[in-house]
This record gives sequence, C-alpha cells and structure tokens, in this order.
Amino acid sequence: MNTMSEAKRLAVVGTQKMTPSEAFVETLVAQGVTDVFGIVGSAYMDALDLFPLAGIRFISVAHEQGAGHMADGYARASGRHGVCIAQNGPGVTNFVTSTAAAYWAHSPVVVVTPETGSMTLGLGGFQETEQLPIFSKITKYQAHVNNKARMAELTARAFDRALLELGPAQLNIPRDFFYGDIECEIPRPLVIERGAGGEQALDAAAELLASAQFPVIVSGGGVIAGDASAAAVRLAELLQAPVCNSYLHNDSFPASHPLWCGALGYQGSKAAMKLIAKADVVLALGTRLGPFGTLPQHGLDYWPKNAKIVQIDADPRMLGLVKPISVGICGDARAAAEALLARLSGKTLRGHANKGARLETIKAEKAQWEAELEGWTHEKDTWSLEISRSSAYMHPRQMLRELERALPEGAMVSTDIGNICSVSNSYLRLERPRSMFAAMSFGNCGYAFPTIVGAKVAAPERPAIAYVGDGAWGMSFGELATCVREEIPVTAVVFNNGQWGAEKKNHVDFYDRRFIGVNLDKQPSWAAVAKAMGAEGHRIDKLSDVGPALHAATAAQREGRTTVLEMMVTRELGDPFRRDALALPTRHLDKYKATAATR
Ligand SMILES: Cc1ncc(C[n+]2csc(CCOP(=O)(O)OP(=O)(O)O)c2C)c(N)n1
Ligand SMILES: [Mg+2]
Repeated sequence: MNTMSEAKRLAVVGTQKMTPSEAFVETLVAQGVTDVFGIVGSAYMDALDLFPLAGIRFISVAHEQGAGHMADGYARASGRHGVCIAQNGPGVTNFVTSTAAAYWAHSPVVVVTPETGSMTLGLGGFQETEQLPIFSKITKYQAHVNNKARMAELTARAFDRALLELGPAQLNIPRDFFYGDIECEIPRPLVIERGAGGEQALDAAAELLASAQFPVIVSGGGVIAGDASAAAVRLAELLQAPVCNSYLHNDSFPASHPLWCGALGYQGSKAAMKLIAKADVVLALGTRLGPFGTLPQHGLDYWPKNAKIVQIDADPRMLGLVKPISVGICGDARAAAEALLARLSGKTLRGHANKGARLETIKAEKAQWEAELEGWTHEKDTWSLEISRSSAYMHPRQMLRELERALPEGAMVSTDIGNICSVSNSYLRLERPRSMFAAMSFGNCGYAFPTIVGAKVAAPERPAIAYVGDGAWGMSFGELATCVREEIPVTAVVFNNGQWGAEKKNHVDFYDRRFIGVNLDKQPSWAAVAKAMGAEGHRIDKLSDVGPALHAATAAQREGRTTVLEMMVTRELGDPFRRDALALPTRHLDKYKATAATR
C-alpha cells in the first residue's frame, strides 16, 4: 500500500535537469498514479527502481495479460487510470488481448510498452517486434517517445488521451531512452470538461421527451463512467419513465428503484424487453446501443423500430452508428441529463397523463419476470434435461440465485463469458455504479478473475467477487499467485460443469452433438489447486452451502484471504450466445455428407 504522504508525492515543479526515467516516473506521480501492474523486465528497470520512492506500488503478476485486465478492473472500479507495464517483445505482446478488452470496456488504461533499443531497431535483435501496429486498432491513442527529451510530454499525453477518449492509450518507449540527462517540466494533467452537448440538440431532445406517451430510458456505461447515476434517477423520476440497463451494465441504475426494469440483451430481463418494446421515445443515455446488446432475446424481438431515439454519447462516432436516431447529443451523460432536467422541469409532460398506468405496467412486467425466474430452476431443452437427470450436482440457475441472495452489500462482481456467467446476467441486481465488471464486447474467456483483482486494489474496502467458468478458470487461475503474494484478497466463484459449455451449446443446437474439444475431462480439483497455491479452496455441491460459503469467503477478504469456491454444477446449458450467427451445416462433398444437417 502507498503510505507516502500526499505532500511528498507531489511531482516536481518547473523546468529541471532530470533523467528520462525520473521524468517518466514524475509524470506518473503528477497523474496521480499509485499502482502499476506488470512483470519485471530489464527494459524499464531504471524507472522501476524509482517506484518506491515515488510512492508507486508495483504489483507483480503471473502473466502480462493478467496485468492488463487488472489495470482495466482498477480503472473501471475507480474511474482513474489503470496502468500496466511489461518487457519489450514478448511481455508487450502478452498485453494484446487485455488491451482489446479494455478498448471495448471503454477503460482508461495506459499500456506502457518499452521497446527494443533505438540503435538496434530493425536489426532483428533480442525481443524485437514492431509494437505500434499491433496495438493500432485497439487503442484510442498511441504515443511513441521518439526523443528522450519528450519523455514527460508524451507520457502525460498518453494519460490525458486515455481519460479524454475513455479507452486504452499506448506509451511506447525505446528502452535506451530511459537513460541520459534531459531538461524538462512535468506537465500537469489536462482537465477538460465535456459539457452537455449542443443547445439545439438538447432543446429538440426535450421537446421529444415532453411529447412522449411512453418514454423509456436505456442507461448505459456512460452513466457509470460519467458519474451520472443520480442525474439518471432524477430524470427517470421526472419523466416517470421505465429504465433498462444496457447490456452488461446492470450497475447503471439502482435495482431497488421502482422504475428499474433490468438489463436488455443476452440473458437479460424480459420485463425490460417488453417495456422498451412499448416505447414511442427512447432516451439512450450514455450508450452506444451496441449491436450484440440489442439483439432479440428469449424469442422477443423487442427493439422499438418506430420509436424516436434520443442518443447521448460522449463519443460523437457512436451517435446513430447502430440504430437510426432522431436526435444525437454529443455530451457527458451527467451534464446532458442535467441539461434535460432543467429544460423539462417547467414543461407539460404528455407522459404524465398515463403515468399511473405505466407504473402499473412496470410493476406487473417485473412481477411476471420475477415469478418466471423463480420457477426457472433448471434449463428445459432436451439436452439439458437428459444430462442433468442423472447428475447429483446443482442446477446452475438455482446456484446463481443462491449467490444473488448472498451477495454482500457494496459487492463488486466481475463476470466471464461462459454460459453460466451469461445466465448470471438475470441474477445480478446492483445498487451502485462501478459494481459490475463483465467481459464486455470483446468477450474473452479469462477476463473476470484478473479484472476483479485490479478492482480490489482500487477499492480494497469492497467485497470483490469473480464469476468464472471452469474453462476460463484454466486460463486465468495463475493470478491466484498474485493474490496470495501481493495480499489482494478476492473471491473466485468457479462454475465446474466440466466443459467449455457456451461452445458446447452450439454443438448441441447445430452439430448434432458431435462434441469436439468441448469436454474438460480430467480436470484437477480446483479447490485443491487453490490450497496448493496458498489460497483457500472449497468444493460446494449443495445448494444450501452456496450462500454461507459466499458469506464466509467475502468475510475472509477482510482478513486478507483469497478463496476459490468450486461450484459443482450439472452440464445443462442456457440459451446460446450466437444463435444469430450460426446456421445448420450444409455439406456438398460426399466425404462430409455425414455431418450435413438432417433437420
Ligand atoms: C480467449 C477466448 N477463447 C475462446 C473463446 C470462445 N468461447 C466463448 S465461451 C467459451 C466457453 C466457456 O467455457 P467456461 O469458461 O467453462 O464456461 P461455461 O460456458 O462452461 O459456463 C469459449 C471457449 C473466447 N470467448 N475467448
Ligand atoms: Mg465450463
């Protein structure tokens, strides 16, 4: 932990002689950096050496991908920069997946990539690869330190751009540029206020919302990033509009609020989908309305194609990109919501005439969805019924419900991308922002665990829980070593169904159960592995043990202990991800005819 007093941490002021390493580290200090995730490497040893005296904690991880996800989780939990660093070449290429994931999670991660030395670049020396092209499509900004004298300037710019554009920025530094003498000033962070958006657009939006008979709000990631929750609640209350969470942003509106309806998208809330289907005006607040998050679900093609859409996003490129819109507002979610509140306050709102009926509809749809969920104790398709009949293990849905009931107040939950994690979307009701860290549109297995570790570093007082499938766990459990070594206590809930379930579901639905590479046979006991690595591990196979085990594990976090709860669940499978993108197999060659669809 950083124990250095704030005064001591202040970055140096005025133009001074320093080394580029000092300039780099002092710029980190000026940007408020207190934690950096990575694996040591000779490329940046000279700067690393300064970290302790600068009040920066270096968190040493098991794999650079883990460091990148930790920086992402840290940024998502705190709203501050997450920072990761690695050795040039292989250390840096290990950042590719985590950087792409942070890009789609809109996380201000600064990816520091020391590069091969400038005097040997291109000669095919040691640990050399072109590091800028690799990240060009998964960063918002790339700074290349082309002269050591520009170290502070370009470091600061990478930090500024990451926050300004809400996404990863790469800082590429030829390794020899850490050494030498330079004269420079440490730039202070840029503070840019985003503002509410164009006056005319706000006026037009207010007109549309005032004239709406059935307004519905979609509350997205921008509400979380823009600290706009309170404004979103006030706007919803003024309009008396139901509020849907955008896909995987279940923490974008308090779930206990009467106007909350749940999440849109894959494994989301039927109540939310049925209510938005009735909208004549949709206010998309801080959401890009991503294509995957608005696809038909549960057999409901719910998107209201005739509704007028008012979309608010800080990134102008997202406006009208996926759905046609009537009004686009390029602005900060909170400032825009407040500007709309000011405009709507004195107006006659058409939707108030039927607000009583609308509230009743919201209540009824929520009650119906709740009753359906309560009765939906297991999956009902033929495969799931067959496979779970002879199993003594828990039904995933029942297990998820028990976890939901036992979720401690203020918990942060990260979710991976498997079938059971996806089903958990229906069982994650959250009260406060910065509480859910799903693998967003990049959808990589192995996201959830390192991400919650980073979130825990940013918010050590909050219970931190990762939901992870057993396949994804195999990819990411190495970071248990980080939790133990660095004393970052978290809880991993591992769903052991002995399979790469989400993909197996495609074999079941489209490929006549010709299973290839989807069964995870002969797995180790993950509880035993956890213990061997110095964490706690418990195997849970009874529903009645789920809640108490989660309670105990999250309580153990207060004593600094990390716990793995290995949930033994049946092999049944919920609705698939990509029904939209798969087709029954067609075969023309005789050799492959046996695999052609017969249905
Ligand atoms: C890095 C990566 N590799 C492969 C995939 C394809 N994929 C998506 S879901 C999934 C299965 C996940 O299995 P598991 O983590 O065990 O969860 P389950 O579906 O069984 O609940 C796979 C392999 C992916 N999304 N990311
Ligand atoms: Mg699995």
